[in-house]
Amino acid sequence: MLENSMLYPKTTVSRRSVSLDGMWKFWIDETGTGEKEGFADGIPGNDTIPVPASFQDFYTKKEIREFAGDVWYEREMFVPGEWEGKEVFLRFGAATHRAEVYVNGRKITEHEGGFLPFCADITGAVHYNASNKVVVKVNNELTVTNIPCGETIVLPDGKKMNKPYFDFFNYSGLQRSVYLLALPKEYVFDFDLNYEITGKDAVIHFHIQTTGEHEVALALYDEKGRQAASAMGKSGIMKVENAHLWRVHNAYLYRLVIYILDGDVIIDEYEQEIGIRTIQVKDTSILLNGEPVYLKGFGKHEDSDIVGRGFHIGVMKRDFELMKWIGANSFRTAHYPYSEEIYQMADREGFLIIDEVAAVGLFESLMNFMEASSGKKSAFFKKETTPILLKAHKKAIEELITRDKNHPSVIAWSLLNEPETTDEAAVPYFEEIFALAHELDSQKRPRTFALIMNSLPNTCKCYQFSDIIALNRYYGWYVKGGYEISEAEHLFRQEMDAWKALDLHKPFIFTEYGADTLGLEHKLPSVMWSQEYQEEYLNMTNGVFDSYDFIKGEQIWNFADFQTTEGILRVDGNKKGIFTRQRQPKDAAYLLRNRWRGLPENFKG
Ligand code: EVA
Repeated sequence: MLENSMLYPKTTVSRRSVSLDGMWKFWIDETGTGEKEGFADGIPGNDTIPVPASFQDFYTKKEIREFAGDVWYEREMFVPGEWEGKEVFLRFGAATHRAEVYVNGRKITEHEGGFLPFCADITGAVHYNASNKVVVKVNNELTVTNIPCGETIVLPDGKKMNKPYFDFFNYSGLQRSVYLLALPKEYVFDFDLNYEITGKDAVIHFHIQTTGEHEVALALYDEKGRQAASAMGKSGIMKVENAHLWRVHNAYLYRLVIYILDGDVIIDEYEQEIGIRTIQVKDTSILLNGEPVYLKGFGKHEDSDIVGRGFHIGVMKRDFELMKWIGANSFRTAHYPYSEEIYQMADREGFLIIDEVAAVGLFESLMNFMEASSGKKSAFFKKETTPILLKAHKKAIEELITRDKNHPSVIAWSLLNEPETTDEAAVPYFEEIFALAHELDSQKRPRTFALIMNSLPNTCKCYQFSDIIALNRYYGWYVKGGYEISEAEHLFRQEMDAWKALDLHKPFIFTEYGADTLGLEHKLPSVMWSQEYQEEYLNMTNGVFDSYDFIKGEQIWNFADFQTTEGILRVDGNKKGIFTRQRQPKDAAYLLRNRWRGLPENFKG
């Protein structure tokens, strides 16, 4: 069990949540001596920076953008006197990749992992009816003992530099919202829901965890605010007659209210929007509410101009509008858990999410997708440090599932992206993480991982763990691109025939395929990087997808162009976007719109 509750901040009868977003004091610790110099009591300088945001793209200095090490944030917060006797927490949506939190000079907590929330219990450290100083040290160094994997090197001039084993810029800092919370002593800590649909009705199985022994009551309200069901107790069932199901693009949300009661007195009240739906894999089908669904959509990133990986409410809105416009019904949170607000929006808009933990770069190479295409193998899981990585990975899975399990939009867990799977050493590692996800999720959602190019039917030792086989394939880009595209198609079909021959009775989806395309480049005849080639490439891949009945989804790489480490393979970032980084369509967007709007939701059902 996790140390602190992961529930999203709410203000209710019994709870208070105050946003600490805004400008914070900021200091880059170039010498790494902040601790010794007493920064916990206050940081030097008078620079300020927005929270939430990545720190990298505000400044004009390359040394700041590329900085690897500690950065420090500070702000004052007022804690109201009437909160005395309550439990007081600081809640960080994320701190990338690790953080230490100090309040009034005292170290309260630390957290490892840059894409999931954590709380600091500051009850005993705050002054009431007074101002309090919060200082946070955030470190962004990459290692092979935490996810995402990479290394931190030291250049001849003594500066540290991050070397990611993954293809997105190592944005970091306080990239998500920070809240100050006051909770009653006895509060709702966590809850699990599971659904059963029986004809027109539904049964909700619930299990509520609180920090005390008082009685628990639940009430469920429909969209008109009418009570649809109620129950007493920490565990049990609630019957919903004539249930409105949560469906793709037609998301019906109920409001669940959980109370802790002392007679008539409400000790705590927590509420959340929920959706009644089931998700299941059967033979080669993905079933939502018992009906087949074909996934159309994207691998995405949290990435935009100026704020980098920082959560931006406007960018989120634009992205959902574009996804609706193009006829998508799903996306994968490549390559890390996204901001919680994005899942809330997907719940509301009826999008299906494959929720990915930040286990990317478990393949020792700076350009793994390239090297895997050329057949490179590495025994990543044979490292001496693998047990430490496994521990961090398992903790991240626990945090992910605890955070996201009650979103109707979340239909599957992606436990790794493109790990090394050709060596036997991967097998026990996979066994543990797949078992853990199964154990933690009361809905037993399907689990998957994205297979890299060299994880093939005859080389991959781990695909059997997946409930949905998810392929990242670049035939026609990294393999036989341009005029050789007919050869690419041949190899692609050869691979799919080999999978077919295995007769796995599992659904296959593509979690990546795509071609880098410069948004302004037109070429007749086509060449690679032109808009014409992106369309040619899509016509080829779509033809392959439509030739196999067991292929049950296509999520193109990527929704939008995004920032990466600089290098000879990337032109100011990865250009495989169907939209530009500024969220305008490339030509291929119209091709996909045509296709996706024409495919029924139950295509190949
Ligand atoms: C690419 N290929 O080469 C993508 C990467 C992605 O951006 C991959 O999973 O295989 C990776 O992160 O464009």
